[in-house]
Amino acid sequence: MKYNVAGIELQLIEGDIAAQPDIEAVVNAANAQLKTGGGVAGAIHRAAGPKLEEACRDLAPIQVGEAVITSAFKLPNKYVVHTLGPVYGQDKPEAELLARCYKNSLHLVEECQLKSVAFPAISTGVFGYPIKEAAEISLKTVKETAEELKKIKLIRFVLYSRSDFKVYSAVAEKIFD
Ligand code: AR6
Repeated sequence: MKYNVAGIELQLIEGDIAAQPDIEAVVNAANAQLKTGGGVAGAIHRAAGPKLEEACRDLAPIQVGEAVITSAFKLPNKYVVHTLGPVYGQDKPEAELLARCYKNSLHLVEECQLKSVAFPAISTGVFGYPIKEAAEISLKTVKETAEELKKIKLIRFVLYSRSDFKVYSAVAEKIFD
């Protein structure tokens, strides 16, 4: 699915965040220590190789909502943006913290003068955020932030399952149509 949001192409696809070769920066749903883990962090660190964890060492720990950037090493991208999502039911206010992940990541990508970025559904795996609520927050945040972005031309959401893709698509229709 594709939308035009203030001159930025917004795409929703079903796929693997570690296999997006046409994107300059991919976003990692990181842990505070920026170490490898399960889900997105596991896939990104596996594909990037051990140098990614080395590069992360000096940047850790990060706070909930914060975003930092490293090289992407063996991934087919230039950069990885690492952001720490809120644990649902624990880190409060969770909606604001989740929005901050997207906003800070987008601003960081913009500062680095990059044209394209791909996001996973941050916090919706191990951290337990319900997918529909997370979709609403992430897509609304893109809508609110898009006006401030001059360099970014493509924002892609990479959803890992058909059902998550369908939830995102339904929410996007409401927000952008
Ligand atoms: N590509 C795209 N999406 C994926 C992929 C992938 N390869 N793998 C999983 N997802 P999660 P969190 C989806 O758990 O909730 C880690 O272990 C997944 O289905 O990766 O922010 C870290 O080390 C879900 O919808 O991130 C942290 O400790 C979404 O991506 C913690 O988990 C996010 O799932 C972070 O938890």
